[in-house]
Amino acid sequence: MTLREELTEQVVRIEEMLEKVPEPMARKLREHLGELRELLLEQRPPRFVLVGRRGAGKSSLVNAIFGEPVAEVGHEKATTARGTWWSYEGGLGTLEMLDTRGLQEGSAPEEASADEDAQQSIARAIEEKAPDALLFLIKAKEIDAAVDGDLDGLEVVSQQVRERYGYRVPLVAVITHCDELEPKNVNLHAPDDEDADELQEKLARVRRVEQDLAQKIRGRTALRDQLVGVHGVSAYQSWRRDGTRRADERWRVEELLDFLLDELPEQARVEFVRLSQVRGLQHRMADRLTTVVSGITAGVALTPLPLADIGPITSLQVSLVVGIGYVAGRRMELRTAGEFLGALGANVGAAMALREVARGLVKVMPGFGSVVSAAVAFAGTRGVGRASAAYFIDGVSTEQAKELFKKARRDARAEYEREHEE
Ligand SMILES: Nc1nc2c(ncn2[C@@H]2O[C@H](COP(=O)(O)OP(=O)(O)OP(=O)(O)O)[C@@H](O)[C@H]2O)c(=O)[nH]1
Ligand SMILES: [Mg+2]
Repeated sequence: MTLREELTEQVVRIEEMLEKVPEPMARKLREHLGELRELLLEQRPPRFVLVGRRGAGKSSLVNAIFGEPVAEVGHEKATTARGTWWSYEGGLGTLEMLDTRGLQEGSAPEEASADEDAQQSIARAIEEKAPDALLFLIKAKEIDAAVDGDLDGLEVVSQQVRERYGYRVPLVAVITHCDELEPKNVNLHAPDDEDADELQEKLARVRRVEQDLAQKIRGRTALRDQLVGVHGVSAYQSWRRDGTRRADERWRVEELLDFLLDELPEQARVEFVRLSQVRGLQHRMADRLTTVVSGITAGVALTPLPLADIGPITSLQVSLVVGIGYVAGRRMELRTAGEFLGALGANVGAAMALREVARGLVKVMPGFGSVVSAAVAFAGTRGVGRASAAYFIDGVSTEQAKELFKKARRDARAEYEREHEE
């Protein structure tokens, strides 16, 4: 059985079990299960629509997200990859992009038919798949009167999404080439080497163009509500022929990705974090998975049913290990994840024994036992999540992971009991 099948089966079993569980407990558990389903079982690549003039840096942004040269930078033929969803494949994941290049370029009469083609093909692509966000790219030095033409293009696309899918797609404006603002000699990507005053001057210019652009976009009633952020970046990287990187002048790209993650639907988040390989994002995602899964295991432990046993709890913990490993860029066998759990000392036997102890207590102290066993399940899962994140994302040793597991479990247990004491 694949992980997905295994986890699906587990989720289905717990969902069935929930039919016999009283609300509000069932409701809470159902919510967590829904999140887990979306995050791990229904995952898919993120989909962005790119709007931006020729040379704005659309391909460079794609490469900046991956940290690898997956898109061709510079002079592509004007016809490539426009008006169709394009899958960019990195070593660790896929991003789907719709390049609308040409859409916003004013239609000279003799080009009217070609221009219509651009619009039609974009409309067709949007008909085919709903985008998660609209990225508007513009060079820092080109935020001028011509922006109106770009905004017309943005309006067209966002209206198409609204008509087809009935929602307002989030719009994120990305100001590229910020490194080219004055003072030119100041390197934004290496701020420690720069004169503090000159650096401040440059950063103030970035803020000003961000404000300018935000104001221009908010001036359009059709776009005002959709604008979720304006981010100045530098996306510049260059590669040698052999594929090794020659220069990395990316600036504030990680902040942009952190921001974009919040705008994505659950289904697209795990893939986005995996392919970007940004450690901060990986930790955010690992924490999220840990919270969701520890909530579910606590709920399962609380359910007054024979099925509420160690089986689902352990396999949910195994899934958590695999999920965090995946976010960190690995692909793991279930057995490997099980072995990792064993190495932590988070083994089934110990948890089972604790459960027996808890069961014994219920008999003498009604109402106490369920809190104890839920706390045990919650704390154990939290411990597993923390240890997995440290091991797979930060690369700590098994010994260190084991220590972290114990500490996190202790802390989580105290936290759970504090929150659930009457
Ligand atoms: N200095 C600097 N150069 C950049 C930045 N982003 C892109 N470039 C450069 O700008 C040029 C155009 O970048 P592309 O990524 O090819 O632009 P594009 O929007 O994909 O262009 P088309 O596909 O032709 O529409 C390339 O030479 C990039 O190296 C940036 O933030 N700073
Ligand atoms: Mg390009």
